[in-house]
Amino acid sequence: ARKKTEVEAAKALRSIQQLEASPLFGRETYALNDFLLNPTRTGIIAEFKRKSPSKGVINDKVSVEEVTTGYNAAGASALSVLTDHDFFMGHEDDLQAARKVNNIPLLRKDFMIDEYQILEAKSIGADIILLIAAILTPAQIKQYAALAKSLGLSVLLEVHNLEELQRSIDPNLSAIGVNNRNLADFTVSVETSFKLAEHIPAEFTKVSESAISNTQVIKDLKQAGYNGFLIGENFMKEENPGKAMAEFVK
Ligand code: IGP
Repeated sequence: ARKKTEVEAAKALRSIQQLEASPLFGRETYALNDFLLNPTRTGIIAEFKRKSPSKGVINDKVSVEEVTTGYNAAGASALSVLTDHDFFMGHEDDLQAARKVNNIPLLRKDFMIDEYQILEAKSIGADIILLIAAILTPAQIKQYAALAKSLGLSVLLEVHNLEELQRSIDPNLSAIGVNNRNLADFTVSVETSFKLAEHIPAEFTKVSESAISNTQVIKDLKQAGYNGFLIGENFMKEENPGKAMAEFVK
C-alpha cells in the first residue's frame, strides 16, 4: 500500500507525456546479457544500497557516484541502484546520478507494480528493470515485460521457488534471478540458487541474488550455470565499497 502511494505521488508530479519527453527517454540502452556474458567483465551486478528492511542502515556515508564508478572500475557487468524510498532509502535521483558517470547497464532496483514505473525507469536512464514474481500475477509479468522490451529495456525476473519460476516464464524476459533471500522471513540460503538452476530454461541467463560473500560461492554458482551475481551488502558494508569489490575480484 505504501508503494502504491509512492507511485501515485510520482504520477501526480510527472505525467507520462513528460516522462516520454525527458532527454534520457530516447537513449540507446545497454543490454544486460551482453555485459553478463562479456569475458572482460566479472558477471557481478554490483548494488548501491544504503539501507534494507533486514539490516537497517548499511552505509549512508558514501556517494552513489563514487561507489558506482568504483564498482565499474572493478569490472562490474552491471550496476543495481535502489530507487525505493521508504524501505531502502533510495531515490530516482540516485539512478540518474549513476547514469551520468557510467557506461554499463543500470538496473532500476525497485518494486515494480505499475506500467508508469517502467516508463519512469527509461526516463531516468535505466537499462534493466526487475520484476518480482512474488508480488505480480503472470498477466502483469507478461504485460510489463512486453512494455519494457518495447522500450529497449532488459528484464530481470526474480523468483524464490519453482512454482514462481514456472508460472512466470515469458519470452520477453532477458534473465532469471534466483533470490537467495526469503522475503517472508529474510532468511538466506544460496542453496536456493543451486536447487533452481536446472529448472531455468537454457535461453535465459541465470543470475544468483543476495547473500553472496565469497568468491568460492561464485565459482560453484558458475559451475551450476550462473552468469550473473547480484551483490550488495558484502560491498556496501565497507567504508569504500568500490575498493572492497576490487579486492574481492582480485
Ligand atoms: C543484493 P545482498 O544480500 O548482496 O545485499 O543482496 C540484492 O540481491 C538484494 O538487495 C535484493 C533486493 C531485491 C532488494 C534482491 N531482490 C528486491 C530489493 C528488492
